[in-house]
Formats: sequence, C-alpha cells, structure tokens
Amino acid sequence: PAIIRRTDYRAPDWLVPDVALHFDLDPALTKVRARLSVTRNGDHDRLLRLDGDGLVPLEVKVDGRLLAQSEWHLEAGALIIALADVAHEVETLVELAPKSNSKLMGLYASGGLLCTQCEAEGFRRITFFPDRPDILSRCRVHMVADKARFPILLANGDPIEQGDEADGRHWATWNDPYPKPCYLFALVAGDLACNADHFVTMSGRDVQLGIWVKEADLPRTAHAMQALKDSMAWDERVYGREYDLDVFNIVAVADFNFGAMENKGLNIFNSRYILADPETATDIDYDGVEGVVAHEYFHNWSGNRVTCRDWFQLSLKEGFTVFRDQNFSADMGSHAVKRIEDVRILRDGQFPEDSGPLAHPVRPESYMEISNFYTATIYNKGAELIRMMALMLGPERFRAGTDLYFARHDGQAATCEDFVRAMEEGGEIDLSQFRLWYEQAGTPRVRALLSHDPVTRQVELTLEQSVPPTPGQPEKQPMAIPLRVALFDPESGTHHGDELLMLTQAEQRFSFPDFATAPILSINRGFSAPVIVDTNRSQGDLAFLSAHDDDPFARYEAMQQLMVNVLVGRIGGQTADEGAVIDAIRQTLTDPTLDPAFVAEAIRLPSEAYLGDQMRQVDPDAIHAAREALQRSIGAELEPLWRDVHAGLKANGFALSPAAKGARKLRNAALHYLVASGAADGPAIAFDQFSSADNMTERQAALGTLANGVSPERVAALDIFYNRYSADALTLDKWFQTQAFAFHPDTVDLVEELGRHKDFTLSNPNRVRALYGAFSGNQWAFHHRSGKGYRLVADCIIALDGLNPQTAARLVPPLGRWKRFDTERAALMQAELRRILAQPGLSKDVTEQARKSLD
Ligand code: DPP
Ligand code: ZN
Repeated sequence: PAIIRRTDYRAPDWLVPDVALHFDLDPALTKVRARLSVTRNGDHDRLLRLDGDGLVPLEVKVDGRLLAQSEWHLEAGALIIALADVAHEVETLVELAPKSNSKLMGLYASGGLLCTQCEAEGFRRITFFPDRPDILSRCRVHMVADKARFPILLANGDPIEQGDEADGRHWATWNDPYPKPCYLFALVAGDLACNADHFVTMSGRDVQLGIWVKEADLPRTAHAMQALKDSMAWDERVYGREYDLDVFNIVAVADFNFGAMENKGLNIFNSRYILADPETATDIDYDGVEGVVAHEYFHNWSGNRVTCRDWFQLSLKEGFTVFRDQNFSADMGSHAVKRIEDVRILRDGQFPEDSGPLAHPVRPESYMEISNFYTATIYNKGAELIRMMALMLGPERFRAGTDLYFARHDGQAATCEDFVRAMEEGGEIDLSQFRLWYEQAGTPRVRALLSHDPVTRQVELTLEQSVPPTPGQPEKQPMAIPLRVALFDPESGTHHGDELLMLTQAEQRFSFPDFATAPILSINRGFSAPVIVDTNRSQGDLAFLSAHDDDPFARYEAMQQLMVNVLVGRIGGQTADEGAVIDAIRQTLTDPTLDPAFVAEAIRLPSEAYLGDQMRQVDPDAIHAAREALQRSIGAELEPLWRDVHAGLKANGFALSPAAKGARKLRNAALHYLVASGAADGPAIAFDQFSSADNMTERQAALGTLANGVSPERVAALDIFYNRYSADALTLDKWFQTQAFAFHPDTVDLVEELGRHKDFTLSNPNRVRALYGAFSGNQWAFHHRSGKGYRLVADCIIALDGLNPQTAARLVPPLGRWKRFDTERAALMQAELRRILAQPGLSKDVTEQARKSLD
C-alpha cells in the first residue's frame, strides 16, 4: 500500500461547488445518482479524478451527454474523465448493496436502518467524488424508499419537501446550505421514533431538535437531549458560537465503528453514547453520553464550519473539540475530578502510544491508512496542546484567539498552523517554539531538583527536559513546557504564589528568594503540561502534599506518586514501607472538607498498565502480585473505615447530581477495598449490593468486584446479570467486558469461551471491544506467560479483518508493546504479529499497524 505524506499536499485540480444526490434506497440494492457541478481550479489541463472504492459506473454523463466506455476509465477505483472547459456538470450512476457492507463505512444497514458513515474516506464507497476534506460543496439530497419499512428519511441540513409515490414508496428532499466536505455527508432511513424538543439560540432563532431511536428506546433519550441543550447554551456562552440550521437531528445506531459522527445537522451516534437510564447505565455511561453529545455538537464550529485542509490536520478539529468537551463536562460537574479523569485517560491511553512503535506527532507526517490515526495522540494529546495555549494566554486572550480563528477561517478548510497563528495574533504571544508540540512525538520528561541554601535563604529549582526518540525522529529539540509551580512551607502548610514557569531550554534554573526553611515542591499543578515529571521529593514530602496541596490535581498526584514509589520499589524486590500510603489514605478518607468524588479518585491505586509504564521491562505477574498485596493491606488495615464508608453512603438512589455520583463512586471504592481485605463476609456484602442496588453504577461495580474473585457469589451474580439483561445489547456488553477485565486466574480461558458464546458476534464493534478490547487492556491476563492471550487477540484480528478492517486494526497496538517485555513474551507477541501479516488479502488498516508494530 502507498504511503501518503503531509508535505505532498497540493490544492485540488477541480472543485465541486454543488452536488445533487438521488438515492433509490433498498438494503439489497440501492441506486445512487450524483450530479456534480465541477469547476477547474487554476490554469491546468489535468484530468478530473473522482475517488471511488468498490464502485462500478453504470452511467457517466458530462453536461447531459452519456459518455462511451472509451471516454472514461478507472484507476485504483477512481473514475477518470477528460474535461474540456472550466465548468461542467458530471453525472454518475452506481449501485450499492448496503446490507452486505460489513465494514460499516459508506452506506450500510444496522438493525433494520440504513445509515452512513463517511469520515474519513467512506463517501467514495457511496458515489464517485473527490473525497478530500478541502473540497467544500453545497449538497442537496433526494431519497426514495419503501414507506412501511423506512417511514423516516433524514439527511444533512434542512428538510425541503416530501411526498408519497403510488407504489407504497415515498420520498424526501433535504438541502444543506453550508458548503461542506463530503466526509460530513449523512443520510438515515428507517422506522424511528423521535424525542422532539427545541432550543432558542442567542439571536432568537428557534431550532427543532430531534433524537431518533427505535420506539422502545425513547425513554432512554432524556439525558442526551438535556446534554444537547446544555451544549448549545455553553457554546454560545463560552465561545460565542451559535447553531446555524433550523433543525438538529441525532440518530442512534447499534453498529458503529466510532463513538459518534458530527455530520452537518445530522449526527449519527453509536447507541452507547445516546441511550441511558438508571436500570442500565452507570454514572460513567451518563457522563459519556453528555461528553460525546457535546463533542459532536461542538464540531459544528470546530470541524464543520471550519474544517480540515487534509487529514494530517485531524487534530485541528479533534484536539480542539476534545478540549472543548472536557471543559464543558468540567463546568457541568467538578473541575477537579474531571481533570483527574482526563489525565488518567491520557496516561493510560496516550503515554503508552507515545512510547511505542506507533508513536506519531499530533500532526503526523505520513500514513498508509488514515483510519489508523484516530488515536489518543490526535485526540487527547491534541487537546492538551490547546489547553497549554489556553493556559499561557489566559481566558480573555484565548477567547480573542478563538474568535479570530473562527472569523478568519469560517467556511474554509484550515490547518493546525492556521490555528496556532490565530492564537499568536489574537492572543498576542509568540508560539514559535511551542509549534514543536505539533511536530515532535514522544512524551517529554522533566527532571526537577529543588535545593535550598539556609545561609542565602535562596531556593533553586533546576529543570532539565528531554524528549525520547520515536520512530523516524531520533533527535529532538527542547520544547516550550508551561509548568505551574508552588513552594509549600512545611510548617504552615501554605505556599508562596502559584507561578507559571516556562521551561524552554534543555536545562534551566529558577531562583526564589527568602526561604528560612526548605520548601516542598508542588509542580505541574493542574497537569499544566502533558509530561512526565521526575522529582527528588521524599515520601514525606509527598505525604505532606497529599494532605495539604490546595491544587486538587497536585494533591491527587502526590498520592499517586506515593503509591507508585512503594509499588515500583516492591516490584523491584525492595521492602518499601506501605505505612505512608495507608496513612495518606486514612487521612484523605477522614477529611470532611473533601468532595467524595475526589476522595474516590485519590485513594485508588495506579493501574497495572500505568505501573508497567514506570518500568523499563514490564513484569505483569510481579506488578499484579505487588498491587494486589498492597490493596489487601490497605483493605485490612482500614477495614472498619471501609465498612463505615460503605454503610454510611447507602441508599442515595440514582440522582445524577455531582454529590450523588460522588457518593456512589466512593461507596464502590470502599466496597472494593473491603472485599480486597479478605474479610470473610466481603463477597456476601458485594452480592448484597449487587442484588439490592437501584442503579447500574452500584450493580456493575459489585459485579466487577465479585468477578475478580473465585467466590460462589461470582457465578451467581454473573448468571443473574446475564438473565436479566441478555436482551439488551448495550448492557450485555457490560457482562462480556466485566469478565474480560477481571483479575481472575482463568481470565484467558474464560475469554476464549466467551468468544464462542452464542451472544458473541464479530459484526458488532461494541461487542468486539467489550470482549477483546477490554481483554487486551487487562495487562495481567493478556500477557499470560503461555502466550494464549496474544493468540486469542490475533485470532480475532484475523477473523475480523475480512469483515471490518477498521475495528480489527484497533486491536493491534497491544501486541506491539513487545519491546517492553521479557524475551519469551516478546517472541510470542512478534510471532503473532508475523502470523497476522502472513494472512492473504490483509487490509491496509491491519497491515500498517502490524508492520509498524514489528519494527
Ligand atoms: N466521529 C469522530 C469524532 O467525533 C470522528 N470525527 O471524534
Ligand atoms: Zn471528534
């Protein structure tokens, strides 16, 4: 497969200002007629090239004249035509079979619906078109379908007209007045019910809102609708951005590769990010619905009105939009807890990517298959870049920068460079060095050493930075790293200032005058930069900060570091003292001033994967043993406290207030430690919570806790859960996922069995992720020394590749971490990657990921 390079970008030869699409819809055979007005872009004599993937032109017309076969040809799927003048009308006719489209790209069938997914390059599976994001077209869509099976017909923009035909069929026409790239095209046809509402925008326009689902799911759409209205109000208030069409529709579908898609005026969602009710959704699910609804809505400006010039600029819309949805969710709940959660996601998902064979810059230089670049680096690290700029600029100047960006690039296909320039000009700041964040891959490491001279009363902070080599980038330059820093007086527990230091050189010193005694360093407060900080702080310093730091993230971080030090020490064979960890947890648990949701985050042990990331060579068995042992000690030492917390937070129902959610989170953490303590009644208490809970948050947490052990309650709870929810796909996913995530000695064998379960299917991406995605994130089980875990995942990749290469490719990265493991495991992982690559007819999606993973 060919490699596409960022520097090869060239403006399009032909533009398509207008397109009219006619769909004769049927799951077995859909006809698509497309009429493109094309105009020559500049003075050249190059042919018109319309991308196509698996399409055969049944008719090709230019300016109404049917072309002979000799007047066009196909080249790598694309339709090539010679055109004489500067403007023409080109018309094509193709046939599709949506119900056999298992890739879920283009037009496909899901649970009786017909729907589309075009980002990144799915539109070329629907019709011949220049499928690149810098071609912006006004689009009119006409759909005809059987009225009984497809009573609802939706497309982008505003509905124009509809009517019946004689033969039981009906039609609808939609028009989208905003020029858009074809990756934002969408249509849906099906038997759908609507949760209808409306929103009055800041200029007083009334927008009709619709969330379309299967009739039976209507009661589960209330949270999504509230989230949509909250998002619309938030984007007006915080960014001055108003919605621009008369209707905004969302459709939920069961089979979807992404989480959701921001098609103009017609968002299409994976149903897991729309449907929620107390019986089936956890607090995390509710937050996921709120965050993803907001994310897709915010794309209307950051993505649709201003789109991307080419796919190398993907983070322009994704990083910025993640930043926007993170701040929205923080405003809707707790800023402190949201920041901790987002950093945890970054460290668990992006840091490993940045230190492995698939590391790439936030603005990549090349790709084979763009679907492989919808990564934690583009999304989550991309969001951290925007966050750093917002921090350096401050709220007013950041807003001036985004205002300038939207005003200057509205209706355009822009670049990351355009965004940075708007920040520089609107925010009056020089970001020359900061641009390296878009170019250099790898997580920077900062070494921070604090020294104090009692004679001069001077404190000196020495900061050293380095960026590790990554594929294709052996040498790195120093980055511009904004670090929020405070120095605490250990006597008074207070600090002097909260300064933003800019680390711009490989090594830099900062002096602070007038300290009688040595202060304690609080650094990277609020996680001001996405870096790894190594400090010379003692366990005593960390314990102090875990009790006194007034920056919630730094306080959490001190606690995590305290735990990491003990665990990494023990994994390395030292007898690290756990007393400080237990004291810090006791102190945090009993501090009445703290938000329970924060407490639940702070007392949680770092994940096995994060611990692995701290080690040169990952020893999954030693990590698991050390973490389990510490968990058991914490459980046993503080057992009465866990019992109190668990009993004291009872019966808060399923209210969705931050307080109620926090209480459930802490109660679940207490249950977890209580069971981990080994107390004889632990499983019975968990089973009782499982049986009596009136909400899924407590029910699923109890199930997860039981699934880790080998008690009889485990089997009973899993059976009850299965019988209660086997008819509801989203909830049944939890049953698969809980078992795949479980720290159970036989997880590998259980996952193998579950792969043969009658409810397991490769055709639903959520189900695949629930089983194999979750399993490969279970470090201890996946890296079973037999290599069986690797084989299971590789078998799944091979089987899935023929159906849905995009989802198959997402399962590859865990196999690529072999360099970090012992030689036996590394050899087993490499062997599986080679076995995958040896498959005939392998997709370019999986080929790219597996090849890079072997390097
Ligand atoms: N639908 C995906 C997202 O919103 C890709 N744009 O992130
Ligand atoms: Zn997005």
